Amino acid sequence: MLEGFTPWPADKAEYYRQKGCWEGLTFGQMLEDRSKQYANDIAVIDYQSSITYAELNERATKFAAGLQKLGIDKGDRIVVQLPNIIPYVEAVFALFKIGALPVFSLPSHRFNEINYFCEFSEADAYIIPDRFGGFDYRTLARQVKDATPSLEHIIVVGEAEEFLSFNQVYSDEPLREINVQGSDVAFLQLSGGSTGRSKLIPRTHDEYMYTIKLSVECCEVTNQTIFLVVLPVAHNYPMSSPGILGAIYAGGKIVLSLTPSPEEAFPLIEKHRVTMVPLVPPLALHWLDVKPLRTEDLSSLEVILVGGAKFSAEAAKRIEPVFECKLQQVFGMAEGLVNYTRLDDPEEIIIHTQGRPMSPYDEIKIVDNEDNELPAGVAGHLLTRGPYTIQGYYKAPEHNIKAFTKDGFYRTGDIVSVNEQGYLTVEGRDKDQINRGGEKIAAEEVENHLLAHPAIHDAAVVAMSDPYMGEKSCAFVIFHDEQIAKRKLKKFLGDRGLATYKIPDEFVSVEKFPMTHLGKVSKKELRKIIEEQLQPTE
Ligand code: AMP
Ligand code: DBH
Repeated sequence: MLEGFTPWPADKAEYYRQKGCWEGLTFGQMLEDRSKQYANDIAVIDYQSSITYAELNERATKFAAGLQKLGIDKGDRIVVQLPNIIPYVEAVFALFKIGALPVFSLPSHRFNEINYFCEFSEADAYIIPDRFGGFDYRTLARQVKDATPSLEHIIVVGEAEEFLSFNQVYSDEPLREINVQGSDVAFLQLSGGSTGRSKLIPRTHDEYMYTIKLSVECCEVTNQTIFLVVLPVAHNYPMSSPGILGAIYAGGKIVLSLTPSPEEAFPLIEKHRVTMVPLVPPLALHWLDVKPLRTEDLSSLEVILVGGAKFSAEAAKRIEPVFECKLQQVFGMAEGLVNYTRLDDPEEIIIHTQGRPMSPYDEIKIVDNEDNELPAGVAGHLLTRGPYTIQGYYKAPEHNIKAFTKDGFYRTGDIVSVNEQGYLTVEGRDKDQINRGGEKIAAEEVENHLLAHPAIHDAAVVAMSDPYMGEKSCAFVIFHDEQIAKRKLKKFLGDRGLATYKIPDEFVSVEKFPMTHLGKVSKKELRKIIEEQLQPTE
């Protein structure tokens, strides 16, 4: 078993198996099956080419055989940082086939994040594009390689320079049979986190396959579905809710867009007759605004999913009339629990709630600060346990004590109310995090970087409201004496290799922080201060 993985209690595991939630199927086997059933159907289309199910399976098998030749084996970790391109799908299924674990990172991650993922997961390999979005990932790989010498292989899609080219990895040698089981960990996914460093989330084939199966049902995905991905494909949401894995599970077609801009995405919708697309709220708002100005025919769209951050009811109301398709809200987390509004729910539910859990075996508790359960309708902390919610983060025993109750409920950090029909409405958050339009930022991580600046005495990062992003981040800073300009602070953080989305949007210099009566920095007060400053002055 993977070291650092918290196993399921035996009785729970037995129960979920007996109830048919866990079926022992792996993602490698799933692709194998679908490649027979839908052999000549297109599985994935990207900006360059397209690939059928049979070809995808064949290429994934060859890539897997090549990885084995490099010495990559069951249980090894491989950091995957690729944009929305076909090689991403090949690489991930190749890893599933040999039981090696992709560690999913995002194209926006930089040295600070990637080096940590490689080091912490003791990765053997790192897969990158040559360039993407104006950034050269080979330069980043060199820095990471210097810092983490145990990283043996760097595999590059495109011009590999001194590294190994993706195309060179494919091997015609037969795949060595590996006994990958449903109960094995399939990959490590990232958590937005609320502490100094992102936590890694181990998910098994069994429980993740179950989320895919349920998502396919809730979103009514079929082999007629044409699923567009405009969000970073490695994120848990476009991967699994219902995501590319759901599309493949059902035998549908995936269209990968390199960016979420309407200039790229709308023509793809028209050309490929896309039926379903997952968005985060700021993108949904942007698409709503832009749609009337554009001429593409988007009439193939059946469902737009919106999740990752709270979607306002006002914006939610506009989806159906503007796009002439259904809205499906999704409230999920890489740790497990996923809630959807159902396609045939009344409008009231679809617009005002974030849906209800997928599985009848999901357990939900709404509690007060002392973990006492609250009556229906009263907002409180959301705790959850179930057949696809993890039992612990990877190699984080101390954090796990705080993040889970003794009886295995995950503390989501979300403040939620549940209505009589079991639908959840997200009312707020009780975690030290900024949700910047679906991208999660752990305040503490950014604060630690700011504290490394010699001119800074103390720093506190909080959310500030933004009409478009929902939230942006604001750093309150106490300087020793000399004040440093915002531009220089941003550059300082960028130079430290922090992903751009984590760099605060605003900086406010203060002489001291407001304190709670317990002597802690009052982030509530800080949020109030920035909100007041944001108010337009008459
Ligand atoms: P993570 O744990 O990093 O995967 O992020 C999951 C978190 O994203 C949840 O715990 C929520 O805080 C937030 N989230 C996801 N979907 C929604 C939604 N539809 N509305 C509000 N918050 C959401
Ligand atoms: O924000 C998320 O992490 C998320 C949102 C919607 C998610 O993981 C998911 C659906 O599966």
